[in-house]
Amino acid sequence: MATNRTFTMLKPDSIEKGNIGAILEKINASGFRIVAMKMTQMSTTEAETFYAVHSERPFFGELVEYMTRGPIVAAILEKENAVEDFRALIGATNPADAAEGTLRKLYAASMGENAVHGSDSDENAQIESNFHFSGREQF
Ligand code: FUP
Repeated sequence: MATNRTFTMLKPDSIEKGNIGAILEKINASGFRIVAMKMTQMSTTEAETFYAVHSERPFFGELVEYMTRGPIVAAILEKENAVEDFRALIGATNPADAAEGTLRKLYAASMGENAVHGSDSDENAQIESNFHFSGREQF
C-alpha cells in the first residue's frame, strides 16, 4: 500500500450518537478520499488482536469492551501525508486536550470513548487496513 494512505475507525460511540455523516463530511472536507469503507462489529478476539500493543495497559479490558459493544465504520483514507494530517484532524487522544475543530473535540466524550481512530504510522496504517479489508475491498 502507498504511504499516502491511513486507516480509520468511527468507534461505537460515534455510531450510537448518529455522528457517521457529520464525521465523514469533515473527513471529505479535509481532502481525504475514501478508498475502502464498511460497517462491521469486532469480536472480542479481533479487538484484542487489533489493540494487542495495549494488552498490558490497565485500560485494555475497558477498551476491548467499548470497541466490541456495537458496530464501527472502518475506512481507508487517501491523501498526501495521510497519517500525519489525519492525526491532526482527529486531535489528541484525550478530547479534553484536543484542539478546537478537531473530530475528538467535536464528537468525543472522554479518553476512553474518543469517537475516532487514526493510524499512528504508515506501517500501522498498512497492518490495520489489511486487518479489516481484503485486497479487493481496497480501491
Ligand atoms: P490514539 O493513537 O490517539 O488512538 O491513542 P492510543 O493508541 O494511545 O490509544 C488507543 C485507545 O486506547 C484510545 F483511543 C483510547 C484508549 N486509551 C485509554 O482508554 N486510556 C489511555 O490512557 C490511553 C488510551
